Amino acid sequence: MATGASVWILLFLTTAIYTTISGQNAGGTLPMYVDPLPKIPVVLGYYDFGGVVLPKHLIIGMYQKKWKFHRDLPETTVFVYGTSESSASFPGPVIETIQGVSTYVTWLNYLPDTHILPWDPSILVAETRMGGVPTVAHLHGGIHEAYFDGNPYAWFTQHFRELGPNWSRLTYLYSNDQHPGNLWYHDHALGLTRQNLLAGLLGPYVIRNPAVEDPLMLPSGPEFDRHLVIADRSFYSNGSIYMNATGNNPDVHPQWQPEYFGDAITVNGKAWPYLVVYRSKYRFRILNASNARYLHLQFSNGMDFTVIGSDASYLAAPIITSTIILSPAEIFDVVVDFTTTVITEIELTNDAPYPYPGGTPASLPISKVMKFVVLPGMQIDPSVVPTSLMSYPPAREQDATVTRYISLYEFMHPVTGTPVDILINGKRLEDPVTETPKTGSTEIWHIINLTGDNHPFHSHLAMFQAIQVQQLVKGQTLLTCLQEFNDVAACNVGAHVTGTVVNVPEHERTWKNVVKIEAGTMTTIIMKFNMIVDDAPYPFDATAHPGFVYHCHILDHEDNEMIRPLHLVNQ
Ligand SMILES: *[C@@H]1O[C@H](CO)[C@@H](O)[C@H](O)[C@H]1NC(C)=O
Ligand SMILES: *[C@@H]1O[C@H](CO)[C@@H](O)[C@H](O)[C@H]1NC(C)=O
Ligand SMILES: *[C@@H]1O[C@H](CO)[C@@H](O)[C@H](O)[C@H]1NC(C)=O
Ligand SMILES: *[C@@H]1O[C@H](CO)[C@@H](O)[C@H](O)[C@H]1NC(C)=O
Ligand SMILES: CC(=O)N[C@H]1CO[C@H](CO)[C@@H](O)[C@@H]1O
Ligand SMILES: [Cu+2]
Repeated sequence: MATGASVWILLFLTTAIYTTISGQNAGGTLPMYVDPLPKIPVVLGYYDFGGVVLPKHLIIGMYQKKWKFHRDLPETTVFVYGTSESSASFPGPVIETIQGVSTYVTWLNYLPDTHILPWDPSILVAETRMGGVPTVAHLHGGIHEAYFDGNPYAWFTQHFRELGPNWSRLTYLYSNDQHPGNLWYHDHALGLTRQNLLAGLLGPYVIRNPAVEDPLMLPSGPEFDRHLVIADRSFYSNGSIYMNATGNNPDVHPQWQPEYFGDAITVNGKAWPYLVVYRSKYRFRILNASNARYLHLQFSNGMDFTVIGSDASYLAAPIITSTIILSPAEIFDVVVDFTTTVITEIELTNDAPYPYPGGTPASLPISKVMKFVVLPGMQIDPSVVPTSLMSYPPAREQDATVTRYISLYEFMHPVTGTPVDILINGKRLEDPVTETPKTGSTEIWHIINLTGDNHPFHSHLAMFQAIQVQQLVKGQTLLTCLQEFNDVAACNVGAHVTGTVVNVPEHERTWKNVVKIEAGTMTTIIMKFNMIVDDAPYPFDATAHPGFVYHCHILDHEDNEMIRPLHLVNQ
């Protein structure tokens, strides 16, 4: 591999595309495809004594350190996770776990007294008396007790010097009872998720079940089963991460902006990397870890993706598609087959406008993600893509006992006409809880987008499936009514949900934890408050304090305050 790869690197360096990082913020000229795609370090969340698998306790720290995002960019100060300062990485290590085997994690904060990025005291934010960076880790897609969920109010600063009002546990227990799939961990501190993730506090987490997954014969092992963590970032020419310190409505929010878009695309912590691949099938677990950027991915040679899973679940059967739209925080698990390609340098491209879908078209730098360079010679490839993968009980409207309307709308500044805050049902995190589902139940949530943007809807604990997307008519009338009365019944929502029905894409029809809510539509989702594999009740008390949250996963929206409490109650 090493010899073959170096020969090829020499060949394609000559064809590297040179591009200027455009925009007001960044400096320098960064050539694309000069750094190899890093392999993210792996940490096992279990002991394996010759096939006997036992629970493990991990200590994972958050460190400030320097990270090299590109050959030609000076080192960048980042906040990153790792089992030690020297091994801490952007993104953090892949935590590998086994279904049914608990992983305990003590998350430790070694961050300095001040943040590396600007923050905004005018939004609801974790505020410290003694300085420090408030953090709290959340396992996205995880089904576990609320104590270990990384509640926004459960933050803590370095060495637990200060604790948020909902802090309660030094060590988190992830029981990994749920089905195998792709999760990720990231920071969730109150009003600081956009800065803490931008700084680097995120990493992949996998739950495996070899007894169920090995027979599928999918591409496996560290070479052929890989994570691609995509994140857009802007940099100053000295390497520092750039985030605008002036809000779009500074008279209300001195710093907050509605969406962060970086002008460089990084994959596994390198800007526009390349990966040398064998003529073989590869499994890529693609995570969009951007704050706000949607990705519309395709290959430059028109090659297909075979989608096998979305978020933390497999699809029932593989779906072949030539493009994937990835919202922030969304995961697609795909197989890509390089065996028959004639073209040997293949770019992974992105043409999603930002904000999505009505914003600025992707310009040259951000329209490229990474490059694959295919080695010559055939490779023996024992992997297959099976015709059926895994089935879970279906999402059925008739199982639902409660129907809720969840409306998303923003409040505009009277002068600038840009958002001041973006709320769910016109309410804030600190307003009394209104979503109190019964544990074990199924509910229908109709999510109405009355904004111009697509919002990735995410709930903690619950898994859900979109079953219908319908366009709204006279949305402006509904919006005006809701802004005044905040009551879907009084605003006669039914009269507005009469537009065209849009199909949910085949490759998103599984139990997910992020669903894209398109602008001007009502998306109907089935929310399950139990274990989706067998409809069994949660194996723990899901009603315990401090409860869960659901929110938009555009981090800038979540922070101000497109987030609401979700408290389960007993049957
Ligand atoms: C990098 O440059 C920016 C803009 O000039 C400056 O604010 C920042 O302090 C610099 N960072 C370092 C580490 O020098
Ligand atoms: C930062 O945002 C403000 C408000 O939108 C804008 O006026 C300013 O130009 C931005 N600064 C830079 C350097 O882009
Ligand atoms: C990544 O996620 C962000 C927000 O979470 C979204 O705006 C962006 O479009 C996503 N990118 C892709 C490629 O899906
Ligand atoms: C969590 O914090 C909020 C905000 O301070 C507080 O109102 C609530 O009582 C806390 N919940 C628990 C269970 O401590
Ligand atoms: C793109 C789009 O359809 N946006 C709509 C979102 O909803 C608001 C309110 O209904 C409309 O004004 C937008 O046109
Ligand atoms: Cu949003």
